[in-house]
Amino acid sequence: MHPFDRVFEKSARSLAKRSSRRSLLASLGQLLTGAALLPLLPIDRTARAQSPESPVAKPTADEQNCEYWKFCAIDGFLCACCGGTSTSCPPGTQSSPITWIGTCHNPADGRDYIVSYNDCCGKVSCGDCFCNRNEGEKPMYRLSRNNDVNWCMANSESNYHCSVSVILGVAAE
Ligand code: ABN
Repeated sequence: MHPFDRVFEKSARSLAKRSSRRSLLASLGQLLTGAALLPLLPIDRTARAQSPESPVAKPTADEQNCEYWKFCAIDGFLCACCGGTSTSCPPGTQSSPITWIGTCHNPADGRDYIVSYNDCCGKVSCGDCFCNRNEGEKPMYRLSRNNDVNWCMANSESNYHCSVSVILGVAAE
């Protein structure tokens, strides 16, 4: 017999002498029960609780400041002061599909960005953080170039609540 086989046989026999079939089955049972209970152990699942269906993120100070660069053409209440953020409508409101579009200069990278100002609709006016920057706007006699418009008019609920500012891309030079 090969020496390796002899060592293996010896250790197998010694193990068999030390353990009964009953104890082997008992340890196997313990192992299987432990594995089955593992998913029930307390695990922190808070990360999953912050999914998109959950309350919106906490807005930053910039998002609540009319002077922030991307609000250069806004006319309305900042949604970040109304329970939303600068890019998400507050709970219970719906974004307008038609919007006012502006071009704003970002001093941080020196580039110009196309920004969409969607109104959030379905609740009465928010009343906080009213901003009236209107860069690029033309007087009322040029209706299509004037942003003093309730973009909720095409929504089933046409009450205006606040406006978000979504960056669509870099403006072509
Ligand atoms: N787009 C903001 C807004 C809403 C209602 C009236 C004027 C302006």
